[in-house]
Parts: sequence; C-alpha cells; structure tokens
Amino acid sequence: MTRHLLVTGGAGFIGSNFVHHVLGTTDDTVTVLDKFTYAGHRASLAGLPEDRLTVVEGDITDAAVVDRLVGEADAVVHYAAESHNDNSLADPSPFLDTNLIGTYTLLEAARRHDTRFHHISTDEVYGDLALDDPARFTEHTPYNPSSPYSSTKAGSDLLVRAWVRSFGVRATISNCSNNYGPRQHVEKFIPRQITNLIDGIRPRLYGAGLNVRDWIHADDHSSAVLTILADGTIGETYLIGADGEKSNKDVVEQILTLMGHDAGDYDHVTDRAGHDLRYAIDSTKLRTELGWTPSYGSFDTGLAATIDWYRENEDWWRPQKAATEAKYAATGQ
Ligand code: NAD
Ligand code: TDX
Repeated sequence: MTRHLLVTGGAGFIGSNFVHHVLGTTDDTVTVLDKFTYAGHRASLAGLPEDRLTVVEGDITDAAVVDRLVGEADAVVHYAAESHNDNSLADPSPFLDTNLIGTYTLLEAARRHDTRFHHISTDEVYGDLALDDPARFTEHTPYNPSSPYSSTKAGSDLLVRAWVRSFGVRATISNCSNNYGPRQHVEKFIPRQITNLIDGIRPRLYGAGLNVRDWIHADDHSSAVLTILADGTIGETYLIGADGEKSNKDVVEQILTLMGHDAGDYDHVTDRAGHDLRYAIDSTKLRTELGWTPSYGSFDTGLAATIDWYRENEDWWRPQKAATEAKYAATGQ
C-alpha cells in the first residue's frame, strides 16, 4: 500500500538520506517540512522524483503549518532537530525550542489527526559507558543525558512516551548510534576531518581521542526506520546500531591512511566540555523481534565511499566550511 509520509528535517543529513531511501525503495510519496537552518540544504534533495516529493519550508514549532501537514499524512517521521553537541554548549536556546517545543507541537497535531508517528532519537539519551565496560545500551538502560543537546532529545522522547500513554498517540521511538555517510554537515567529526584534509588542514582530535562512538551508515538507519514504521509495536522503543564501535583516534588514523597521509598527522585540541566517553548499542530487540539487519557492509568500505563523496561534491560542502571552522577557532578546537 502506498503511503504519504511527512518527514520533518528531511533536508538535513539523516533526514535527506531517509528521503532518498524511501523514494528509491518504495512507492510512497513524501512531504519534507524543514526550516532550512544552517544544517538544511535544498541540494540534499536534488534529483529526486518531483511528482513524489513536496518540500515545505517551515518551522516545526509553527502549529498551523504542522497541523495542516500532519493532517494530510499517513505517517510522520520526525527527524528535525538541532543536532550538534558543540553548538548546544555554545547556545542551548534553539535546542529547547526545536527539540522540545517542536516535538510537542507535532505530537499535538498527531493526537488531533490520529496520525502514526515515528520519533527519531539518539543513543546519547543514555549518557555514556566506561571505556572498559563490556556493557552496551539496551531499551532498559536508564536515561542519563550529559549535554544540552542530549537532554533535550531525552525530554522529547519522554514527551512521546507520555502522549502515547495519556492520549493514545500511535507512536514508536528509535534511538540510533552515530551515523556517517553522504550529506553530513562539515561541523561533524568525520566530514570535518575529510574536508580539513582536502583543504590541507591537519585533523583535530578532542582531548586524547580515546572516546568511542558506535558507527552506522545512514542508509542502514533508514532501512531500520522503515522496518519499525511497518512492523513496530505502538508505544515501543527500538535501539538501532550496527556493531561499529571505534575510538576517535582509530577513525582519524583510518581517514588519514585512506586519504594518503601518515596515520599520525593529526593534532590534539581542547576537549569538549562534559565529553561522553563511550556509546555502544545492543540492537538485539530490533533484530530478533522485527528481523532487521544492517546491509551496508563494513565501516572501512563505507568510510572510503564517504571520502569519495566529499571529494566529488565540494559544491555541496564548500559554502559551509569557512564559517564552521571560524566557530571552532573561537573555542580553540
Ligand atoms: P542535521 O542537523 O543534519 O539536520 C537537521 C535538520 O532539521 C536540518 O535540515 C534543519 O534545517 C532541520 N530543522 C532544524 N530545526 C528545525 C525546525 N525548528 N523546524 C523544521 N526543521 C528544522 O541533523 P542529523 O544529524 O541529520 O539528525 C537528524 C535526527 O537524527 C535528529 O533528530 C538527531 O537527534 C537524530 N540522530 C542523529 C544521529 C547522528 O549521528 N547525526 C544519531 C542518532 C540520532
Ligand atoms: O573535530 C572534532 N574532533 C573530535 O575529536 C569533532 C567535531 C568531534 N570530535 C569527537 C567528539 C566525539 O567524541 O568526535 C566524536 C564525534 O563527534 P560529533 O560528530 O560531534 O558527534 P557526537 O557528539 O558523538 O554526536 C553525534 O552522534 C549522536 C551526532 O552529532 C548527534 O546528533 C547524535 O545524536
């Protein structure tokens, strides 16, 4: 059955990868609602079939536009957020507006129209794990967010749970690990280092670089979300991950090697305040209950393909690069 999906934040990194995935693998039609902040790009939606994609520039805190679009959709997939931890340390205010009030505004519309709702969240709501702890996050791990970003995402998850229980909103939640792939903003770790190297700048590692992130390709995140949308149980949370734990130091060394540099050619810079040590996802529930598996392949192959994408798409990232580096320079990072 063909559905009409409302994808919030569909011009951002993971949202645009989802829109490409949906239009490429289903007959569904999509409306993107995006504010086009510094993180949203029209170019990220270029080349997609115009008869199946509508793009609306608007804010998820705007109740009128949200009500109209949610009323027209069979399901909402809610990606829109302020997403960068470093920005949330510099100015938390837009994180509260978009991540909390925006999610509340969408939930109220989903409640009025009884529209199926899927909320995209992050493993960062669980805080961090010790480097030598064999444990991984599960759906039962207590919430313990560290940053303004992750605390507003945790708050948005709790709003969704309350709207399910109190008002019967037909919602599911997924908490995914760190994504990589094409069309990620150059403020984020992997694209920052790739584009630095293209520009002849040495990669920048926060602190000692021993922090661990659990990497998944954005396309695998998209297939997991479609699986949950189709077969997930209302009110349930699913963790999404692809067993991709790596230290930041290992990732930087791998990028340097793949780009033809000496693996030690990077600098240590000021650490992030409150920097989470390690994230690790146990995605057993999603795999056993809904039969999902990641299909993208190894991190090494995906990283090489991502490097190629940034080499071949300088027009896409170049307009953001100088302003992003100027912001980092101000904090010594
Ligand atoms: P992003 O910053 O690349 O994109 C966010 C998009 O949301 C942009 O297009 C932006 O214009 C839009 N947006 C921001 N505020 C808005 C508003 N008020 N109204 C409408 N649109 C607005 O983010 P991303 O990395 O693609 O993350 C997308 C979602 O996935 C977020 O909810 C994030 O918490 C979650 N997530 C991200 C990761 C990751 O590794 N990046 C991992 C797990 C979960
Ligand atoms: O220049 C850098 N050097 C560096 O060492 C940058 C930009 C980052 N880092 C480190 C900080 C983190 O340990 O790399 C790691 C990854 O950093 P980010 O790309 O900023 O991601 P992270 O803070 O882990 O959060 C990401 O994953 C979870 C997304 O930005 C979030 O939206 C998502 O919820």
